[in-house]
Amino acid sequence: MEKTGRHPCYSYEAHHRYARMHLPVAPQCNISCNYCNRKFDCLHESRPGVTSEILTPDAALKKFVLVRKKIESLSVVGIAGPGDALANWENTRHTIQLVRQADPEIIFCLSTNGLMLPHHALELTGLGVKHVTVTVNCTDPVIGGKIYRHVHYSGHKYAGAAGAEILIRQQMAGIKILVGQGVLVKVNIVMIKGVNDLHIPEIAKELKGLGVFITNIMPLIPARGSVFENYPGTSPAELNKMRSMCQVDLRQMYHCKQCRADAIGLLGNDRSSEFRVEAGEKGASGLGTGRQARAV
Ligand code: CLF
Ligand code: SF4
Repeated sequence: MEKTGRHPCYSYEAHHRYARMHLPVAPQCNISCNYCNRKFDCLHESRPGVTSEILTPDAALKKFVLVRKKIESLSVVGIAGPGDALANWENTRHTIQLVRQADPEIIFCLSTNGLMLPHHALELTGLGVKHVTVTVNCTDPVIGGKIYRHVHYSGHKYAGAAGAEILIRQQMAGIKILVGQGVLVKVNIVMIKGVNDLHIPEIAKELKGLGVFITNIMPLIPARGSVFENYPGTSPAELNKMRSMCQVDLRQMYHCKQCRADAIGLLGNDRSSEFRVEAGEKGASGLGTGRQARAV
C-alpha cells in the first residue's frame, strides 16, 4: 500500500484520484519492434510512443513545475519515451535529478524495453526510482525473432532471434536486480495474435518466479507504417480472457489506457494539450512515434 497507494497505474483505486505526467525526454531507441513506427506525429492520437514534443531536461523541469501548480493531484512523474528511457540515459538521469531537487515527494516511474537495465538498475534505485515498467513480449528468442527486427547492443546490430536472445537475457537480469533492490516491477506484454498470444501464460509464470509485482497485458495497436500494420488487433474479450488466465500466477492490470509519451492528468482524462504551448521552451522539434510497448 505504501508503494502503490498514490500510483495510478499500480493501483486501480488510485487511478481515480491521482494524476501522472510523462516527460518526453527520451527520443532514441536501441531496438526495433515490429509494432513500432516513429515517423509521424499526431496531436489527436493517444497511444504509447506518440508525443508532440521532445523536451530537454531543463524544459522538462519547467513543465513539471507548471503542471504541479495546476494539477494538485499530481503524484507521479514518468519517463516513457517516446523512445527508450535507458537508451537516452543522460537525459533521463538529469531529468530525474532536476525534478527530485524541485520535489522530494514526487514518485518517479520509468518505462523501458529493458535492454540496458542491468547497466543502469542500481543507479536508478540510487536516484530513488521505486517503480519500473519493463516490456517483455516473450521469453523465447524464436518468438522474439518475429517481434523484434533488430537489437543494437555493445556497438553491434543483432537481427531476429539473435537480437531477441540478448534482449530477453538483459530484461531478466535487470528485473532480478530491481526486485532485489525492492523496486516494484510492472511488466507490459503486448498481446499479438498468432505471434506471442499462446506464449503469454508461460511468460507470466517466469515473471512470477522473478518477483514481478504486476503484469499489464496490452492489446496490439496495429500502427500505420509498422510491420504489424495489417495484423489483427486484440479484442477486449480476448484480452480479458488472457488476463484472467494469467491472474492465477500474477496480479493483473485492467485499467491501462495505453497513454501517450507526453500524457498528463488522470489516466482517463488526458490534459496534455493544455500544457503544450504554456511550457514554452521545447528542447527539440516535435516528434511522434508509433511505439506502444512502454508506459507504460
Ligand atoms: Fe507512466 Fe507507465 Fe509509469 Fe504509469 S503509464 S510510465 S506505469 S506512470 Fe499507466 Fe499509461 Fe498504461 Fe503505462 S495507463 S500506458 S500503464
Ligand atoms: Fe523502441 Fe518502444 Fe518502438 Fe520498441 S516500441 S522500437 S522499444 S520505441
